[in-house]
Order: sequence, then C-alpha cells, then structure tokens
Amino acid sequence: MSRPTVYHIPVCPFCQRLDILLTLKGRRDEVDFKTIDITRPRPDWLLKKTRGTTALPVLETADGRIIKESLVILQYLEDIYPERPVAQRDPYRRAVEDMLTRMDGDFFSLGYGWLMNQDPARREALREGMLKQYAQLDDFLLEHAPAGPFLFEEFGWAETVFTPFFQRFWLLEYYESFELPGDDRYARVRQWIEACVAHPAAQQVTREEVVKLYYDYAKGAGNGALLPGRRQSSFAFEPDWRGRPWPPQDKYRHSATDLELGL
Ligand code: GAZ
Repeated sequence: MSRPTVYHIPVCPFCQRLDILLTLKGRRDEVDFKTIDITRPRPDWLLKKTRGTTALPVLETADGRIIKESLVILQYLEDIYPERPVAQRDPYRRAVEDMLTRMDGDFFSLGYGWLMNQDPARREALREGMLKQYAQLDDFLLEHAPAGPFLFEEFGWAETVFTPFFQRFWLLEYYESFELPGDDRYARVRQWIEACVAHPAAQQVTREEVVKLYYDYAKGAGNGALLPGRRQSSFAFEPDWRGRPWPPQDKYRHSATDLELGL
C-alpha cells in the first residue's frame, strides 16, 4: 500500500475533522477514505487491524501501521504534510489553540447528552448546561481573539476540531428547539460558529443530511443501534437520505416507524 487510508463512517463528526484538515492542506485526494457501515457488525479484517476496538476514524499509514483517535490522526497528517500548516507554529499561539481544543470533550458530551435525552423533565437543565458551554467558548474567544471571526487569522486547528460539532448541533435546533439567545453574552461565539460552518473546507455535510441520519440519536439510540419496533437504522445507506422525508421533530411524544422515516 502506498497511500494512507482512513476508515470512516459517513457523517461521523470525528471523521469529518480529518476531511477538513486535508481539504485545508489541498491533500484530500492523497488519502483514501474507505467507508464502514456503522449499522452492521465491524468486518473481521478491520477488527484485526484495530485489535478489537470499533471506534472510527482509524488511519492506516502507507506502510500498514494503525493510528486511532481523531486528534492524534490530525496531528499525524499535520506532520506528514507540513506544507500549508494548519496548527499554529508559535509555542504560545499553539498553546492557546490547544486550550480551546481541550474544551471539545465537554462541549460534545453536553450536546450529545441532550440530543439523546428521553426525559422531558431534564430538558431545561440540559439547555442550561449547553448554554454554559457556549458561554465558556464565548469567554475564551473574547480573551484571546476579541475581533474574530476565527481564533487566529484563518480557519485553523481549533476550527477543524469544533466545526463538525457545530454542524451536528443543528440537531438541537431541530429536535430540541434550541436557539442560542440573541444577546451579547453569546455574540462572539455566534460569530465564530457562523464563520466556521460557512467555510469552504467544512462543507462535507448538510443540515438536511444530519437531521435525517441522526433521528435515532434523538431517540436515544447511538452508533447505528436499532430502536424497538424498527428494522432499519436511520444511519442506513439505503434508501439514500435525499429521498427520505424530514423526520418528526417531536422526539418526546412520538416514535417514528421505518415507513414514516422513508426507510
Ligand atoms: N475519541 C474518538 C475520536 O476518534 O476522536 C471518538 C470516535 C468515535 O466515537 N467514533 C464513533 C464510532 O466509531 C462514531 S461518531 N462509534 C462506533 C463504535 O463502535 O465505537 C459518540 C459518543 C456519543 C454520541 C455520539 C458519538 C458519535 O455519546 O458521534 O460517545 C463516544 C460517534 C453520547
């Protein structure tokens, strides 16, 4: 094998990070992306490569070695394609970028925790938790990059890490009627999010695709799991999401059938 290969799940936010980085570097065509169907058990040949772990993305280097974890793979790609650096080179600026990057875990967990919640009584607390996350991002950006829109001059490392989640959290607008309040507390983070999701290197997914494929997450079933009464996951490749109807927005009182979802 002469090229690196990424094993990925379409629409997976962690996988999209790699796609964005390579696109920023103008190297997207030099890495093979092989699609894995998350609604089926992982193939044996893949489990052999990963020694049993199932999370994706996984990168296989040109000489057949395996690298796991999206942030680790991002750094590897940054290092093997050093032209057009995406990460900051100045140590202090890199540290600032890393501090923001480290905020991704809580942001992701809060957002997915709310998306997957099935208890209406917890909604308000989850909304508050999410707003706190946005407020923390806002505060960080005001300290380090008050003018904006990005953390530094251009869409860079932190934007590569966060943008897939900004696009997945369209799900909270659709399934939880969440909107970032229009006041000053969130003005700087809103500016960041808008610039991130509009960037040409980050157009791998659309709102419609995310909303249709992630219906099962909104109903509490992650990673291609099957909900009771259903025969197909909303993550199935067929039928193509473009031909399916928009899913019902009321996730608390209604469970859509395969038929209603166009599956
Ligand atoms: N830390 C890893 C990375 O590469 O950065 C995470 C990779 C990962 O979670 N990949 C997922 C996967 O392959 C697809 S995207 N899952 C299948 C498997 O067999 O592990 C993850 C969550 C979650 C909600 C959503 C996702 C998600 O918790 O988007 O927990 C890890 C999965 C509520």
